[in-house]
Amino acid sequence: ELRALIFDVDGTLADTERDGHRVAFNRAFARSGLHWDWSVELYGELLAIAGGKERIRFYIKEYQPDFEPPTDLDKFIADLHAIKTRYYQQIVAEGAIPLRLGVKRLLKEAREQGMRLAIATTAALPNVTALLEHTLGSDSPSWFEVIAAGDIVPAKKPAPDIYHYVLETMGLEARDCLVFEDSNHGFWASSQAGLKTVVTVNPYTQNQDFSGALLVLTDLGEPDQPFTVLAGDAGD
Ligand code: XBP
Ligand code: MG
Repeated sequence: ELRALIFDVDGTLADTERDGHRVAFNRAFARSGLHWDWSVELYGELLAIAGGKERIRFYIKEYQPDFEPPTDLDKFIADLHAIKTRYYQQIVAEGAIPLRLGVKRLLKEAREQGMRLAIATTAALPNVTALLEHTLGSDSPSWFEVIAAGDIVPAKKPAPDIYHYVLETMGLEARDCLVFEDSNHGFWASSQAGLKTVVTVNPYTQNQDFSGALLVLTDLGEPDQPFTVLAGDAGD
């Protein structure tokens, strides 16, 4: 019996990456005097690494190998990421990141039916609550029984740990839940935890492999703007 819906945030609830996180990273770099610029295309490659701090670390190693941080690398990355988080929240507060099609409707209908809700994301908690508050209202974080975010589990997606954490905290079995994800690393995380997953693709993820997903959709649709099924068979 379906009891709970578990949502990824970035790319799933809203297209936060290209015009949100990416821009915030670039502003933080500029603010810190770093001549680093993450283009839309480069960012698509960097998205292979989940987690903002992890993404910066990967970028330095692979693209700026001669860079020597002014303090130790961990502190440097943490400070830079904290600046990025503030810029991201500013962008969200400006209303620049709308929810994806159908998200608001699905949440409303799920709540009306007494479905339990949770979030499982790699992003930092303040970024998640900022997005929810600005798109769904100030009480919306409380709609979610669990908001599992950021460093709450050490191994980020594609590891399944964040989903195990949500199931354990809610006292639910994987078969009682349905997950919504947008990316292959998110999908690997949920499927390794044994969870049925609906994927709503976006421009960064539309060519990724989602074999084994319950459904792959363009989006969640609206009555007057139906989604297209790209793959999968939900049976009955
Ligand atoms: C989200 C991410 C995050 C965001 C940045 O992945 O990969 O790293 O890009 O967020 P998912 P932070 O949708 O699979 O959770 O900078 O707050 O980490
Ligand atoms: Mg995502």
